[in-house]
Amino acid sequence: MTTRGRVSVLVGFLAVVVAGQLGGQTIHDVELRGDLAKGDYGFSPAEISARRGDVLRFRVLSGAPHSIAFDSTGMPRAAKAALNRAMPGRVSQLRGPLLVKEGETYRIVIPRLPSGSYRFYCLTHQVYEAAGTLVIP
Ligand SMILES: [Cu+2]
Repeated sequence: MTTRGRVSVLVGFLAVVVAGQLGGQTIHDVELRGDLAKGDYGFSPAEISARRGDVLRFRVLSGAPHSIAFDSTGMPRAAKAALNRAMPGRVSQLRGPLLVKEGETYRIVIPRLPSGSYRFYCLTHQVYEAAGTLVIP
């Protein structure tokens, strides 16, 4: 094979790799908002449909501190284990770290999970029913 041939094979290979990463992974931005005066705390959007390998990118808009926790009620054991592994800096089972600053982000790469709905909530604002749902189709 000529040098030019090898280069074009390499370029083709890299193009496939890059396209695979960009095409296969969707980033879902979810804002955490809070307004003490209005008693309004929540996630926007509150429902996210996503697939394995996608990224949930939570971002503190206002009303910190917030933290993301998944509701383990009825969750299969394997799903719990997978989610625990996928949550960086956990403080306990299915509970992420405290996000204290505006603009702070928390990323979860969605692991292999059975199809279904996974409820998550803000640990610090449960009383305001700040919650959302991750739907795995
Ligand atoms: Cu909160």
